[in-house]
Amino acid sequence: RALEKDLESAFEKQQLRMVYQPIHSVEDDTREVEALVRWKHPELGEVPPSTFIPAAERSGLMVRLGEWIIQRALQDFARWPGMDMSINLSPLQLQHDGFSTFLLDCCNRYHIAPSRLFLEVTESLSIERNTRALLTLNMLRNLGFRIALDDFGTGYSSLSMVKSFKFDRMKLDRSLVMDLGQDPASVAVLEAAVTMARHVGAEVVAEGISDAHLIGATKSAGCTHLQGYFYSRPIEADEVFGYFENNW
Ligand code: G
Ligand code: G
Ligand code: MN
Ligand code: NA
Repeated sequence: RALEKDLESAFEKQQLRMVYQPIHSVEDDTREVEALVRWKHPELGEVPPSTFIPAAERSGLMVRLGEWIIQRALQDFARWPGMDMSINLSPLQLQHDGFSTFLLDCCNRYHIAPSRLFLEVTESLSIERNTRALLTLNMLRNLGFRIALDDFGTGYSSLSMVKSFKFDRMKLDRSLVMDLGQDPASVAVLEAAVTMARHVGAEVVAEGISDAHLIGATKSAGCTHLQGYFYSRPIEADEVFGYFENNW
């Protein structure tokens, strides 16, 4: 309760900010980042999004927070020509009437082509059974936005999600990636997930590349993109342009 109240005033008190984590393409030198929201609470310090996003969803703040995130991320993104960007969406945003209009308005305001944006959705609130969200996603895809299934491999609906929507990209949850060195079974699971994704024409991002030893196995399994602390932690907006100039 208290957290939800504090979150409400976090906007005007400028406690929220966006950070950006690079996504490495295996096949070419495309420059891409994933936008991630951060909240620095005056007493609690950094509150993780895994705590405050659900709080925002419970308290009716998610649409407003989601709009703040899109506005801020696209404003930053407009300063980085030639890049792509991924943005995480809550299912509640997709169910909201004004969502598509808001997103398109922001793209127009900052002269951003929809094809430069990936919209990441999770299966956590089961988009599958949510006709409204699926219709919106489909319309956005027809407008040129690319759609990514985030946290792939964690929910029980994983397999059927592959059938219920034409995703452009699957993001393999880091739990599928991080124990690749130790466990032969996890190699088998990873390879099966990649095979399935590639069969439906989707790119595959391996998340949680925290160490160089994970690169070989994910590449040889057919992952098209790698993301994780080994390449970079999420970085501040001001650091993004320089990061690519120096590291790509
Ligand atoms: O940033 P971090 O890796 O701690 O993110 C933890 C979780 O919070 C992830 O599941 C991520 O998808 C979610 N998250 C982070 N930033 C955003 C955001 O801007 N919007 C939404 N909806 N979720 C986010
Ligand atoms: O669910 P989603 O993929 O949106 O979550 C992204 C979250 O994963 C971010 O909070 C980010 O900080 C975290 N993350 C990114 N790379 C790594 C990594 O290599 N190791 C770990 N433990 N977390 C990571
Ligand atoms: Mn994500
Ligand atoms: Na994820």
